[in-house]
Amino acid sequence: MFLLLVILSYPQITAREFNTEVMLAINKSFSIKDEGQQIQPEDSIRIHNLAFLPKVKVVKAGTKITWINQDTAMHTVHSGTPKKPIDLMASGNLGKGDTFSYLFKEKGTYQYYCTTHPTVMQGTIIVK
Ligand SMILES: [Cu+2]
Repeated sequence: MFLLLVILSYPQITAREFNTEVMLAINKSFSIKDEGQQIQPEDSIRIHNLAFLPKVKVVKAGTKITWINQDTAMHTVHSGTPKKPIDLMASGNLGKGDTFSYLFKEKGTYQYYCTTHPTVMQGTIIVK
């Protein structure tokens, strides 16, 4: 469709100019796609056998992480530590197959735990 518009709009265009226009358009579309991926790449953490896998995860700022509960037991994802909860992430109860996502916009170390199994289920997200 784009090619047709170029041809119809610029009948006097030379072959070389035409190729340049097309290459610019192609490059532009690729760079937009790449920017989108950098702004919000996605990553996942499995909740399995009373553990967050991986327990420690390092990501770039702007990454959206999704937790997936693969246990039959209910779990939660809550920010902070059992002794010092933080009101940042609070998934509520996640049943088997349920997911919870959070977009990490700023650099830092984010500890979290499961409120149902606080002593055994703890994890850390390191955002660089
Ligand atoms: Cu749990």
